[in-house]
Amino acid sequence: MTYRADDRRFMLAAARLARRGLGRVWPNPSVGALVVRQEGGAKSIVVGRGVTGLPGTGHAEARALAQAGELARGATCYVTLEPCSHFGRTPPCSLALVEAGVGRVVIGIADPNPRVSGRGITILREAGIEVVVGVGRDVCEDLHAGFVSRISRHRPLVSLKMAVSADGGIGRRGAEPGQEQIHLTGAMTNAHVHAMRAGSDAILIGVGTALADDPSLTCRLPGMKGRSPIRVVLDSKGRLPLISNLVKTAADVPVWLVTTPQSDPNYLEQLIAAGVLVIKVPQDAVGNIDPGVALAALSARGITSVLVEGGAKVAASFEQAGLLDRLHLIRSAKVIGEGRLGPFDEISLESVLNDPSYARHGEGQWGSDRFEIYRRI
Ligand code: AOF
Ligand code: ZN
Repeated sequence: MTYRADDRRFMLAAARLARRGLGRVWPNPSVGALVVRQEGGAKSIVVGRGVTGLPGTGHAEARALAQAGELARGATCYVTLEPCSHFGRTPPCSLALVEAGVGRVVIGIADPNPRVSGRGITILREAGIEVVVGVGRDVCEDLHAGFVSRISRHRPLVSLKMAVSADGGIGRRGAEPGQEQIHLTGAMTNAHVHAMRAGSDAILIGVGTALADDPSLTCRLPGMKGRSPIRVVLDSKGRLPLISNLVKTAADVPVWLVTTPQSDPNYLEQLIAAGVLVIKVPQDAVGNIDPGVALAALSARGITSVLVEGGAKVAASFEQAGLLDRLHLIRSAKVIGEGRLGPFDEISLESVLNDPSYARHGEGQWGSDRFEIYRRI
């Protein structure tokens, strides 16, 4: 098994390509593949590129091989996830690579899917193809974190996005329903938030946020319309108004309401008629929705990544259950003052950030807003 100087560079290029598909191809992983020919001397040329299509429309390797055609013979295929070995919605990619006559396959990470898990690598090796595994592993683990989480933990990867004021608030107590909350972040942050939404399979809020802010939670970035994720509302008692922006747009962008048997079945029927998908889960001892139960229900429907967008009660329940994998904290220079609400309800932001189970993973500046990214370790 030999590494070549260019291996990491090509794997990172495949991963970059694949990133564009995040949020669109669930329950599948967004895989990236490149077919590269080594010409005379040290010159390498990319002859095929592929990303996983919408479910059923083709895997990354098959697309890259189709583009490469005869040029795939003797070439190297870089692929972020182990090529599949099963006849699923499409024929196995490992066989397609054998048939195309590639000489070498460089893989980012093995596929944890029990239908594959090493069998793709075995098929390639048994056909005499040189296989290298683990090139760009860090980047590919990050790229496929949602898919791996769903397969191995039966829950999606959970990221929390939260904007706090300079005095540590996320909003004002007692804001009337529909009354404009103070807008904390600038245009550059908003663009990043929309991109974050587009790269997630689902966005999740509590019904309190829906009642207070009436958000639509769609991705409205220019060029990214149609990239809105599933909008999930945790609503134990079925209070999401029929006239809310979420319900009004449910026919265009799906709304999934996670609720419990406490909801009025007649009202749920009206929400269903308005295009909402109602998911009933058992309530916990105090009548709330257990966040772990909600995540399991989303995972069962194919969701691999969730962006939690509010509010404080939902953030606190996910934090307390140890279910936040990533925190995206945006610190605005604006001040809210009296009556401000903390980001984690009763739990202080400092105690969350000082929790040794999180490590700071990145930081920077978007316009006048600072951002910090933390990851559960
Ligand atoms: C690959 N290349 O681009 C992807 C793979 O339902 P199917 O038939 O599309 O199979 C989905 C499974 O295939 C998925 O769970 C994962 O194990 C693998 N995804 N494999 O070789 C790809 N998307
Ligand atoms: Zn495949």
